[in-house]
Amino acid sequence: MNTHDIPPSGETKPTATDLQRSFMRHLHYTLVKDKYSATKADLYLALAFAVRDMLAERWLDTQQSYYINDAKRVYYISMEFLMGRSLGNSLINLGIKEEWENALMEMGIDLEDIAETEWDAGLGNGGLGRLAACFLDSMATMSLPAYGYGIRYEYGMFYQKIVDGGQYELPDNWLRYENPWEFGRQEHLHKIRYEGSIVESSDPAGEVRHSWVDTHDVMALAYDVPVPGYGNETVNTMRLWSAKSTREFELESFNRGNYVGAVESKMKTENISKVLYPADHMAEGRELRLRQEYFLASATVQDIFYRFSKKHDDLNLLPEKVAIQLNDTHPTLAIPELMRILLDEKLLSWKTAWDLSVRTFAYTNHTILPEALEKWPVRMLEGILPRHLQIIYRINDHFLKEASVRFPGDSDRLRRMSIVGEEGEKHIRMAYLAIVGSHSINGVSVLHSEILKDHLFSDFFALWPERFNNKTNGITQRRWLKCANPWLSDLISSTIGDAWVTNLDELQKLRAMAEDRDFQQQWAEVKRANKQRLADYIYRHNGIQVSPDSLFDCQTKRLHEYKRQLLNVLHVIARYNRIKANPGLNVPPRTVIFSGKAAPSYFMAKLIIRLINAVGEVINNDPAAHDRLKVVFLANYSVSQAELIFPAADLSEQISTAGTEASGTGNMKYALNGALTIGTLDGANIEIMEEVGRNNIFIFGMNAEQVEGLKRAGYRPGDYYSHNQELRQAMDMIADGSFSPGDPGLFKPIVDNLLGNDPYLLLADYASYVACQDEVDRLYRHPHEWTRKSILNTAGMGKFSSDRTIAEYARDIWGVKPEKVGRHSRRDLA
Ligand code: NBG
Repeated sequence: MNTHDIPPSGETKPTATDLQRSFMRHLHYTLVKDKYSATKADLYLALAFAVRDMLAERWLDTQQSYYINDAKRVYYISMEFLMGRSLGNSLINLGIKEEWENALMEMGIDLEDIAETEWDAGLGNGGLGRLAACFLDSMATMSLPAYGYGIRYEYGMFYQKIVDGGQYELPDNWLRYENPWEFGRQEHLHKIRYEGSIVESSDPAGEVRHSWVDTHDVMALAYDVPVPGYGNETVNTMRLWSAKSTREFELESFNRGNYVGAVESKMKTENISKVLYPADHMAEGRELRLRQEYFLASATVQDIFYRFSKKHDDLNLLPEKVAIQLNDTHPTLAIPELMRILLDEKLLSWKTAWDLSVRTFAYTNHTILPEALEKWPVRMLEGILPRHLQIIYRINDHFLKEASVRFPGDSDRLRRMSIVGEEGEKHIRMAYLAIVGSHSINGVSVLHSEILKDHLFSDFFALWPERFNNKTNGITQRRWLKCANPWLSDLISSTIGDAWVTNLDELQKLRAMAEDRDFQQQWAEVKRANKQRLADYIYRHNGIQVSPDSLFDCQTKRLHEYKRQLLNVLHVIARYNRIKANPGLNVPPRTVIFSGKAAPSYFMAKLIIRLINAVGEVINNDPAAHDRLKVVFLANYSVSQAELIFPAADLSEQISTAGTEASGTGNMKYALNGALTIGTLDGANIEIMEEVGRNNIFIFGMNAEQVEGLKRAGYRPGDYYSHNQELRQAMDMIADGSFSPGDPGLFKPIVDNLLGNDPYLLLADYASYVACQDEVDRLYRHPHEWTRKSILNTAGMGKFSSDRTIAEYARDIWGVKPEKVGRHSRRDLA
């Protein structure tokens, strides 16, 4: 096989002929297709394989450099990685997109057209999973020796269809066609044990030792995905685990009579990596989820040990060579798993093992919503992970002793802080286990980190103030500006150069251009073109015609009551009523766009999706609203769809109840693409306001303190309903079936919930929100002013690069440094 169609990295760029030859070779020899039989998907695959070849040398070189230089590695463990498509991002990070575009064009192939056939890798629910993906891009771009560890779910986030206005879930069979971005590594195989029992014995020194016996085992098989950095030689690895039955290896020796039984039990164990749990902000109490979490934790810790042990015998070096970041509590079982290995297999003392472990682990919290905080019943752990339960109990004993020295006699506080919760069914509080077992605990925005210290984890903050820190989230500008918005990227680069791609602070230079009429016009033209592109998509998918000259008002994110899509809907209805009541009303035309999935079991969120579609049905078909208001719900929100929406947005809705959204990252993606934010003083909105300037953002509603104050004083939603005629009319219409004539009571639960307790204080913020929307209208009438602010938003986004976030993690928590990738010979196998 000719391995050098394409010159290796670092040398001159390949010619069009090199690229074409590589492409054709893959089409013919890897896929065995020709111009008569190749489908669009084949063309995509041939391209993907050719691009992959270009990553191979750098990937091998990177891994070898880390090994040879014995670099300290960081391991980002996450149950979710929401990667989206890989092709476009790889082309951009390799700096070879244009070359491929041209080479393919000469063969009559449109790159953008075939790139569309790539199926999203949707192994995540929302913000938490996408953050992990942005972090991988930043770590590779910053040449950090980093690994992402996750699960290779056979089915990712469900595919959402809207049928009769409601959400239907279809399985996301993303591996149905070949996935060119993964490499099965049959040799990286770890045994994961479950159940069984514990045998105690004394070692010669009189220490009690434990063996875990009669376990039921599953194998974890590695699949590696390359993560290329931008403009450098680094290609890091994301390693995803897939469950394989151990039975497969024993099948032959199986009693023939029970052949089917053997296959059945094989299928059962392989279920572990079958499906991503689609619940966002909702802890799943299910046994299969616990098995998944341990599967990830154990396979990863074993793998880390294996890599560490290739270079070192001295376990004391562990924290100097390894940093492990826990992405929320989902992988927290890695803590007792590491302890188990250090105690039971490496025979360290408790004290030594615990000290090494704490210095290795760090934990990021991503939400304060109580229903999202993981608690595992002791009874369940006892059955599935008996040894880990023992270790957790011992961790708790030691911890409570330490805490009682700091808080003598304060038994209330100690009970509150215990890792073992006693109210209701006895359970393990995973966040507390993560805190006790980590040297660093961080929130994801300034406000959120303050709330962790002052409220959710205040007892732990009193005990260990030095462990708490903030790392405000960020997003990668490679995907969210350069890749998703090529027209704006080109305009920016032709104006201030392209250093912003790796140093987002460079965008500041746009400030000087904000008043420039020519520049404003070009800026507005790009926005309009992106709006046209989205309008076409909307027409194709929803059959609704929307005008690119209307204000695109977007709220795209998971459907959740705390995010308050319903507040947005109330405003839409009020706006509609104003137009109806005053046919001559002169308001700037708006297109209100929603997109987002609801957890399949989340009744209220699904009902809100129905309501959005029902309201759209009425408004979009009413000639009275025709030229002034449209409502669109786009099905199946995903990374790829988001890449179309952010560049086209004028207004970004970030309207969660203050104190509930830990950070938000969609808010950053919108502003980076020049949308103005309408938002509350919540999460990272506050920091966005600080960066873009108070005059360039629409802030409304109560702040977190006021929210707390109102709740304490006794919140009465009914008062707001009675005193606000517009609000009352909108709510009455929802309740009386105006949007569900065939089923008048359909939406009643929504209104009952608002009037009954309105847990997210929609009604309290309503008037302020609508007044703020009126201001939005006023500004939109002044296109130059609007565009000026749009430019200033993009210009102010430097802080929100995930490169900045990762630099802070690397410096403050991990102690890892950039590692230069050397070229290594591969001439022989000796
Ligand atoms: C989410 C928060 C967001 C935050 C992302 C990433 C979970 C549990 N949390 O506000 O709701 O931006 O995490 O940190 O998904």
